[in-house]
Amino acid sequence: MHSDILDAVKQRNPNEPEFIQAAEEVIISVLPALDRHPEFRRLKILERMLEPERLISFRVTWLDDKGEVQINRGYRVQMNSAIGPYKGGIRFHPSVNVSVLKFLAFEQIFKNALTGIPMGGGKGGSDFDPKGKSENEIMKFCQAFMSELTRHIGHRLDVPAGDIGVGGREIGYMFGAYKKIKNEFTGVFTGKGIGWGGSLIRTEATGYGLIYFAENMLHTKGDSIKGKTCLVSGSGNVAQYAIEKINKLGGKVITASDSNGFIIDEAGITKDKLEFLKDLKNNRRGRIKEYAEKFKGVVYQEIDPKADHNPMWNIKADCAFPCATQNEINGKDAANLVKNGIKLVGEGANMPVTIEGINILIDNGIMYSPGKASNAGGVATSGLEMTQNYMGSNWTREEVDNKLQSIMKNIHDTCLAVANEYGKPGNYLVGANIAGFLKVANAMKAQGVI
Ligand code: NDP
Ligand code: 2IT
Repeated sequence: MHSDILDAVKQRNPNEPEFIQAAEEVIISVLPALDRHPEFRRLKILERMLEPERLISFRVTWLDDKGEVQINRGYRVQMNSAIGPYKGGIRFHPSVNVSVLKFLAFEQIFKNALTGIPMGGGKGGSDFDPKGKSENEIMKFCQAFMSELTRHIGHRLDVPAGDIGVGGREIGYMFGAYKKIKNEFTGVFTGKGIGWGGSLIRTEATGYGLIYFAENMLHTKGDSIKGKTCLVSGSGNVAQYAIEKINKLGGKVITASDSNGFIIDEAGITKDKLEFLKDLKNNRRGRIKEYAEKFKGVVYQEIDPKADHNPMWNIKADCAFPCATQNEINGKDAANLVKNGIKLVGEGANMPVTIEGINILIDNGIMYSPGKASNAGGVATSGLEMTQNYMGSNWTREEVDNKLQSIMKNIHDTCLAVANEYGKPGNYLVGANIAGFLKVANAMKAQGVI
């Protein structure tokens, strides 16, 4: 489908393929909403959403354990603050650049709007690679990163959290650095530790929320996760808690992966094996290959990043949950999933399926949920952490989990209702994009041309 708005995005951001991809996916699906609301077109609401309100890029200089000077790039993309303070994770990965962070910050606008909690969209990070760094180097880097980021964030302004390469450890170091510089204790980060402002269930929330969402999707067909064989990619925060919840609901997970390769465990990644995986990845920071060395009957296969498909997506299963990174399922992978009879693909990662892949899934009637809907449980629980910080009190595990379940159900039902309203029943992508867009668009319209 042709769009003058998309043409302009391509022309203005020629070297930003990830951002263009995320923009294209949204633009094409919200065109019918623009037709129904000519005022949004006249006010150039979508065009404004596609331009960051502010994009900060800075030098991060630090000394490694050998005393050598290291230089990284740090960023914060403050994409949209129409409905609340900027909110979104921080990613530390060598692939981080302006295009990747703009795509993530753009998606975050719609995701945060869908949660029903007042949060704008933002994302940040660095091309710093935490792999192979000592504890001391991680802390030094986080402190150097915060020596600049501190001046741009605040608990009513912009509240970062974790993402790839940033978990509880890094948030602790960054929060500590912020507190020391500002001399104040506020909820400026989410994903904080329990006992110093963190919320119960935040660690689990993205993975749990993903599976709650999938359970809602399956319920519309009178089905459930129980007895389902599932493929999960990644072995980090999102993957670990997706696996945990699938097990809890009576499903079986037969794969997990990292950037080097994947394991196939036909017997299932059961509770004990998942504990091993968590320890391997969170404490020992080892490779997934060790899982295959530890347990009998497990196959390990390396991933060739240059291959035209990923053999992990060519394994027979009922449900697939990509939870590693962007563009991990391309057209060929999607075709393999369809060929093997997949019923549902739920995005845990952000933009893990290419546009070609999404079209193949939808055209073949596969239940497909976009990350901005199905992985919103993480940021939603961040929103609950912010609320608890503002109130100065804490909810129990059960209270937070119940709120998370009802938020995921609301997002699910909203996506379906809006998809129906726009003549695309069952299309969660159209539902999520239009519902998120309308909420932010109305706020931008009310606040004038700024
Ligand atoms: P983690 O850093 O905890 O885990 C990332 C996992 O993905 C690791 O297993 C990692 O392998 C793998 N991975 C990372 N980059 C690549 C790559 N280029 N190719 C193959 N594998 C890769 O991150 P999270 O689990 O937090 O994040 C995973 C995804 O979920 C991301 O897309 C993130 O944006 C998204 N997300 C995260 C949320 C959160 O609350 N944390 C919320 C919503 C979405 P290795 O160990 O080799 O690096
Ligand atoms: O992509 C995401 O939604 C996240 N990484 C979580 C963001 C947050 O602020 O909790």
